[in-house]
Amino acid sequence: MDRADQSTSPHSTAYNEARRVLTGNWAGASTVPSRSLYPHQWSWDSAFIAIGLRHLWPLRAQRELETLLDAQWDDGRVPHIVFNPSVPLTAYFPSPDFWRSSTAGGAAGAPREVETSGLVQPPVHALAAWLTHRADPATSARRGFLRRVYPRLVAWQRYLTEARDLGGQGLASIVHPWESGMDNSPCWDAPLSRIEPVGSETFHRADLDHSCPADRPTDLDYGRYVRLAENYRDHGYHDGSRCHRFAVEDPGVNALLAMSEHALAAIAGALGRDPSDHLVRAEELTTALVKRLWDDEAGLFLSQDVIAGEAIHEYSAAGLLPLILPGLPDETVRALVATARGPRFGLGHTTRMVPSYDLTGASFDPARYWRGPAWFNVNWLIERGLRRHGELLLANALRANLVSSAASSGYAEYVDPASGEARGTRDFSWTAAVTIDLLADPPAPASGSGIERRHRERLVPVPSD
Ligand code: 9WN
Repeated sequence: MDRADQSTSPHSTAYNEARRVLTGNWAGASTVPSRSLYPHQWSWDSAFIAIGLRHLWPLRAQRELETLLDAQWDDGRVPHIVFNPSVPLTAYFPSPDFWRSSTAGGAAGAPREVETSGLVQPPVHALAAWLTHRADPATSARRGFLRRVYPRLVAWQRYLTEARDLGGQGLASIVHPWESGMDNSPCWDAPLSRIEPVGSETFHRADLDHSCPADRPTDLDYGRYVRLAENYRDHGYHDGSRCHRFAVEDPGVNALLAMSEHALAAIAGALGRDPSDHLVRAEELTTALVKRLWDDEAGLFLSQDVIAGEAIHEYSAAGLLPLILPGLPDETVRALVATARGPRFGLGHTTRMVPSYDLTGASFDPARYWRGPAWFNVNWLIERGLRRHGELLLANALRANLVSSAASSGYAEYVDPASGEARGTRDFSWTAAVTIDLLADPPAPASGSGIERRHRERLVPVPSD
């Protein structure tokens, strides 16, 4: 049943328009991020999409995640793209014949029946699975949803915490900018500068057929993306500390990794298993994150370049994402909230939504991919983090801005952080999905300031926790 048709559902225009976007982008077993620009299934997109779909069609939300996990490799990795064989090769670059997962990824256990990329994306999936289950526990139980996805989600986490602990410090490394989900962030400029680009005449970028070049990464960036992906493929997608020429510990990815252990603990509990192993791992990851990536002077988590052995002093919204974690020290939460409100991110002052990158940074660009614009999934996570830590006034204002910017931008892929002006493609799935999620879960009333209330209540639950 379509839950939006129930009389208790919010019948706002925004809700119905967002539902229209998700209906239009459903491809039969999963949802494309965008009909034009991204005509396959993407990993972290599907997690956010399921979080929205669960309010409309809980069964479809379960299928979204199941389809993705069906393409999991034997080594545990969940690929960042699952290709739809009926889409022409020219519709997206790099296409399946570039990745050649079923052959080049054979030793790493890539599936034979479906073509995928060999990279990964941030692990939002355990949280999505838990929230999806909570939306309709009866259907979930009848279908054995949690029982089936749990071992796969555990294997996915272990791939990241073991095969990808390239720095040996208890954090996962990304080996390509695409793995951060924030592809063109200035955080990657220094480590990428060491990579020799392939010539732009060797590939054809399908993205430029659908979007404005000034909004997208440059050809030089693409030359380096292609070189890194080719190297990984030509080494059989094998991981090991000496295999990679790009290895970075990203605070966003690692915060989501720790968050996923909390979600796995909840799933384990629902399945009658002992959740303590997941809780211990969540705590270990959180401790490693603070120890290794927190920068007191910046008041932000910074990425660590594992190959150069140094912190990357670029301030990105990824550095705010650990706010989603329940176990952060109070002083860290306080400093993160101050940074979000301060001149670099301007929340509640100069911006409507948190920009992807430092407003005061030399590389800030309000239009170009991940170098300044605001993304809806990132802001959904930050809203959730603010709410968790009792910053309800700030969370409510961000929620309202997120919903109104999504609707007024035509469910844009991203927006100018100050004006909310639409950028990138329109009718973008996760923009619609997180809008639905926020509209379906009304905010808690706010009074007083966050940090004191957090002390009073210890843990402020977020909707559907
Ligand atoms: C490469 C699908 C994906 C998102 C990423 C976003 C963009 C792809 C691209 O689109 O990346 O994976 O071609 O630019 O950066 O976060 O998952 O929406």
